[in-house]
Amino acid sequence: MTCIAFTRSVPQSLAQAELTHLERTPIDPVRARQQHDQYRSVIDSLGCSLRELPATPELADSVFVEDTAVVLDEIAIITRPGAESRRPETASVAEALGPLRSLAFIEAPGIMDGGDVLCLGQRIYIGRTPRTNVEGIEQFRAIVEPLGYAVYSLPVTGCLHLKSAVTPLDASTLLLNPAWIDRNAFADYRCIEVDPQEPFAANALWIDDQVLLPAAAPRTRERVEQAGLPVIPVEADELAKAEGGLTCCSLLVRD
Ligand code: CIR
Repeated sequence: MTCIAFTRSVPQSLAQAELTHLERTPIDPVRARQQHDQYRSVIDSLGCSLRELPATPELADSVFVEDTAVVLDEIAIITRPGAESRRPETASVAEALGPLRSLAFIEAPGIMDGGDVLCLGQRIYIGRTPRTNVEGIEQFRAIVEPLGYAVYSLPVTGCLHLKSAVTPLDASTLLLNPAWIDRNAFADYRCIEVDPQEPFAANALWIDDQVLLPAAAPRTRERVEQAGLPVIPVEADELAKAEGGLTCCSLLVRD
């Protein structure tokens, strides 16, 4: 597999990040940067080539690049983030992806965050959340169905994004938190549930037969390893205070 991983540095303004389900707690910017560096090194060690998007120190959530685009083999869809404060993040992402993919855009009144879009081969599941509306989903459907993708829209409750609740661990296995998503929607997959004490662990990042999991989720790690899948724990608790998980800190372009 060749893979490019776009990331963006932790902005000085991270402490002002949008919060939906979390109380604001102080964020140590030095520690957040160290964790982001470690995250980037792990991705690098798995053979992805890292590319840095231009720093945007004034955009508090700009480190969470996943939300700005959905990259498929044939096309990249630039989103229109549900939080207005995040909309200026997309221009530089469109510029970076332009040479790699043809581009399509979600337009008003549609809104969509990439964190709500779960791509499982030719099936694409999209969460309906305060960040992603039906108009956004229908625009997305019209772009990708002619390319052979099937789009399924489903409700998400209790967390920010669909991928806060469910992510793939390999081509046929999902890690999910059944408190936030209906497990029956994924009956065709082997499903591993997070440990109930680690609700945020469902946001795992699968790269090339390895699974990155938050280091703060040792019980869930045990479940995943018992299922035969190798885990790389990654410290990400400082970034998690801004309601970001592991998938959201990179935008992967696979070839
Ligand atoms: C936000 O509320 O938009 C950011 N504070 C967190 C975004 C996390 N993104 C993701 O999980 N895909």
